[in-house]
Amino acid sequence: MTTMSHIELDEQARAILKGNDRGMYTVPTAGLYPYQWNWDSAFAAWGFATFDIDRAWTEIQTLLSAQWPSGMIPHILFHQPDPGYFPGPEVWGANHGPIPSSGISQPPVAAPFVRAIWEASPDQHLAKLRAAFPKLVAWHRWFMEWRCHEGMIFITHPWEAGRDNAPDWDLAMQAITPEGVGEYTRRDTSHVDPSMRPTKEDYDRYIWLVQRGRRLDWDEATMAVDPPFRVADPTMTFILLRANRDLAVMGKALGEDTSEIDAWIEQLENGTRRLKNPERNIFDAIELNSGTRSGNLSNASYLCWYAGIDDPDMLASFDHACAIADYPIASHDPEAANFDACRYWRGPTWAIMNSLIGVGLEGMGHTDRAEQLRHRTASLITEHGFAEYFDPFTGAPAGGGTFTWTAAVWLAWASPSSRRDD
Ligand code: 9WN
Repeated sequence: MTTMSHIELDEQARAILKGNDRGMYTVPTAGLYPYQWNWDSAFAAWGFATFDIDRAWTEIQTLLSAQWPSGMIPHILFHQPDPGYFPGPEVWGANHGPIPSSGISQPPVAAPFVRAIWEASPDQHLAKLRAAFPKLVAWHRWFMEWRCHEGMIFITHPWEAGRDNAPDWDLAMQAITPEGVGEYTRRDTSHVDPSMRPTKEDYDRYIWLVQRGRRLDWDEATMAVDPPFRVADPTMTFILLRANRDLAVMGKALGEDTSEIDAWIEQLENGTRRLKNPERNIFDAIELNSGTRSGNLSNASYLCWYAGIDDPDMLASFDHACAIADYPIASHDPEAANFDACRYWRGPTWAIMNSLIGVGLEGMGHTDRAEQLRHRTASLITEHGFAEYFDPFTGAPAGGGTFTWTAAVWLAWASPSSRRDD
């Protein structure tokens, strides 16, 4: 087998972004995910920014244009009906925004990428930043109002964290009896091997939660009464903390008063301390209805550095994760009994998570570790392509192929061309 050069891979990655481009937004991959997803789009913008800065801004602008009056920016935007995906707009029945959408959000990585894109040519794009800023503030305010418990950001649906079937939610999922969910036809398993996807038990609960939201017309105050699913999540808490730090920097550059954002930062810093599991010395999820910790080490546990939180225990854990798998960071601890190397968020390695972990490590001065993760991710993509996710031991590609965010992460972070000094 001949290995492709990084120049050829750059070309392939750009072709993937262009192939998944639908004009004003990008789909994660054709077939499996035919709509615009929130955090996928922010990664896409990061990738586009390496060769077409205007297209990068368009991606962000389309995402922000879907904002609900509440400030929420939905996790899926259903621009064009497509029967290839379930559950579609008719199942969600969430009609509060200008674009048909889902009724929940996703990790707010948009602000950090907006900052990165803006900083590439700050004077040229100040007007675009000025237009994006209040929308990002309103979205973050929505998180602080409706998804914050003692400084920790919680999710109300596994899809909100973007780590759909992570073991972190198992306890909350088991507490749900998906009564009356009815018959439905999944589409994902017609595109991808079912052993790489969530189970039917998971899907019954995903759909049951969507049906509840729809019944309550996606009204946050009503949905917050006796919530069936409420899990404090390291992904959301660390990413929102990072996003607020970047938002404050952008606000200051625009001459805005950032005191509200500064107060959010302090609240979330306190929340991250609560997410630290004192017995296992890791950051883990907490099921808030019972106050039970998951005890799970996930790839989200390593997002602490991205949030500007240094943690020696997590550094030691990172070194161990790199010692036991050729292609870290696994989405679930490979030494846990329920680790599943190819099943989605229960074991596989995700290039996007690696990029956030790597950017975090680098930002905190842990340069050698950042480089190690970048090199290992680059090898993974070089040897196994632009898949949705990968087996952390063999590197075998899994899920969808020609994936937008894997291509974007390659261009903006993993490829040697992304560094002048390589
Ligand atoms: C549900 C698009 C999305 C990602 C998520 C990933 C997966 C959707 C699904 O695909 O979730 O939102 O149908 O499986 O888990 O992180 O944004 O790539």
